[in-house]
Parts: sequence; C-alpha cells; structure tokens
Amino acid sequence: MPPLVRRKLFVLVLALGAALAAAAVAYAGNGGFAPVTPHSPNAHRINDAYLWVAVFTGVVLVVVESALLLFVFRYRGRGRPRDAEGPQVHGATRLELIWTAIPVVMLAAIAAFVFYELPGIQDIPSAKAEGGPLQVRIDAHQFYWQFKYPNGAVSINELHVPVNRVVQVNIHSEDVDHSWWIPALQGKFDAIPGSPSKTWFKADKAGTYRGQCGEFCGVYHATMRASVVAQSRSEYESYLSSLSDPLELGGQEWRGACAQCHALDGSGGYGPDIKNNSLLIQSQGLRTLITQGLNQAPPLANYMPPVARGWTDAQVTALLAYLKARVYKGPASGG
Ligand code: HEC
Ligand SMILES: [Cu+2]
Repeated sequence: MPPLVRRKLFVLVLALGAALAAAAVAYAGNGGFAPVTPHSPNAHRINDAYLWVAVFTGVVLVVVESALLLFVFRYRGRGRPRDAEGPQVHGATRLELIWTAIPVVMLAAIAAFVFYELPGIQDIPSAKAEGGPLQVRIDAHQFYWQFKYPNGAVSINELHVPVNRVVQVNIHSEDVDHSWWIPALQGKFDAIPGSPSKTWFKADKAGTYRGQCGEFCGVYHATMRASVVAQSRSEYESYLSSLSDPLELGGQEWRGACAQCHALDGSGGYGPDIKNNSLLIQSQGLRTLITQGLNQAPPLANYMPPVARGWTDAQVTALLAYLKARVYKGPASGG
C-alpha cells in the first residue's frame, strides 16, 4: 500500500473508532451526554438553558477543531528545516473584528437566554388555587435526609408528594454542608447549617425521582440518597397516615439513620455490633447518645455523629419502640 493511502486508512479507522466510542454514550441519553428528562417546570428551564449553551459550545468545538486539523495537515512541515521561519503576517483588521464580535454575540445570546429563564427557575409559584405551595422541611443530616410534612409527620430518605402540586422545600442542615439535588425536579441547593435555603418543584408525572447528596459530607456521603415519590392525592394522604405508626417511623429511622453504620440487623460494620447493647432499650441513654454522638477514640477514628440532632420526642420514642421490637436481641449470652 502506498504510504498516503495507508495514512488515510489509519486516520479513517481512528475516526470511526472514536465515533463508535462516543455513540454509546450519546445514545445512552440520560446518564450519557444529556441531562435526565425533566419532570418539573423549573427543571425544564434548566434543561433548556443546558441545550442552548450546548448548541454554541458544539458549534465552536466543530469549527475550531476542524480549522485546527485543516491547518495541521495543510501547513505541515513537508521536509522544510525545523528552524525555517514562516512568512510573517501583520494586521488583518476585518478578521480580527470578526473573531472578536462572534464570541461577544454568543456570550450575549447565552446571558440573555439565561436571564430570561431564571425567574421561572427561581421564583416559587404562588399556587393560589391550592392555598399556596405544599411546605416541606428538609433536614440534612450525616448521612440521611429527613422530611417534615405540614401535619408534623416525618419520613426519612423518601419524600412523598402529590403529583402536579407545587412543593416548596425549606432546606436545613443539622451538622455539615450537604446539597439537596433531584436532577429531574430541580437544581442543586446547598444545605448549610444556620442558613436555610429554599427551592421548589412540581412533579408533572407520577413516579419515583432519585437524587443524591451533591456535596461531600463525610464517610457515608455516598449512602445519602434521596427519592421523591409523586403520587395521587389519596395515595399521598394514606402514606402520611402510615407515618403515625411508630414502628413505621422507627423503622425508617433505623434503616436510614443507623443501619448504614451498624448493619440492618445491628451486627455492625463501620460502627460496632450493637444487637446486644442495652442502650438500645434505655430511653435516656439512647437519647443522649444519638443527639450528642460518640467519639471514644479521639480525634475522629470511628466517630458516631450526633445523628438525631433536632429530633422530636415522638421520633426518639418511635426509634426506641422499633429497636425494642426488631433490633435488640437481649444481653449477650455465654460471653
Ligand atoms: C456514621 C456512622 C454511624 C451512624 C449513622 C450511627 N452510628 Fe452508632 N456508632 C457508630 C460508631 C463509630 C460507634 C462507636 C463510637 C465510639 O466508640 O467512639 C457507635 C456506637 C453506637 C452504640 C454503642 C454506644 C456505647 O456506648 O456502647 C450504639 C448503641 C449506637 N451506636 C446506636 C446507634 C443508633 C441507634 C443510631 C441511629 C440513630 C446510630 N448508632 C447511628 C457509628 C454510627
Ligand atoms: Cu450529605
């Protein structure tokens, strides 16, 4: 094969390989190049802004990279000595104006579009017909999410809401910085101790929308997942009433706030085996432990965070009831 043909073949194979590698990612859509399909008006606007910016960056990428390749091949060495000076070109006013003006226009177009979309992302709709947005308080904790509904009911890691209802979430943190993020419903919002923030969403379709704490917050950050379950009004109401069962609430607390360190059966992991620890059935001792944390081997080796900071009495009682019924296995025998 003549060298030129061989080189062309090589470039072709390389280009095809790159195209194939990218195709899978592009086709994957969600989780690939594209953001998840939005299911709330504000998430739609964030998505639109993403696409608008992507059009410009896409065009710039193609134009700049093609020009680069063109120049690389067209003006390559061709056996000229390495230290030979190329022709020196000065002044090309028209060209310089063009390559200044185009980026300015692009940036202006991007800025204008984002400012146009912003109010619809940020401003919480008044939802007058429904008596205002449904208010939910979110408390971020190491390492779980707690949701408090208008009637005082509490759920852990899973927020249930009626579909097509404006929900305002008021985001608090009880310990360190976390970040509330359900990509299909809204953008990221930091949960900062002492400085509550708020955002909103309105799920347009029943289903489960998943998210993950967006800010590294400690050893079990990765387990800090959240989901929003959008369901019919009646399903939502019956979920709320199920939360008044202490064993249901206590179970959610155990699985969400304790089990990632102590295992579902209490046999231990990062934290010690506590199945036979009588603290699990001592109201006062348990309360002190879970609201203050424990760090017997300072500074930070095997530290237990104050997981239950801000809990109500009902929450502690529910946990206690669950621990008694399902986790505590009695004093260790034969020890
Ligand atoms: C981030 C991990 C983590 C979480 C979450 C966690 N613990 Fe712990 N727990 C630990 C560690 C680590 C220790 C040992 C701390 C030490 O000895 O300094 C511990 C110790 C304990 C002990 C033994 C205390 C003693 O003095 O014997 C009990 C009981 C306990 N945890 C219960 C709970 C309960 C109940 C929850 C949920 C409300 C919980 N833990 C959540 C990590 C955790
Ligand atoms: Cu977190």
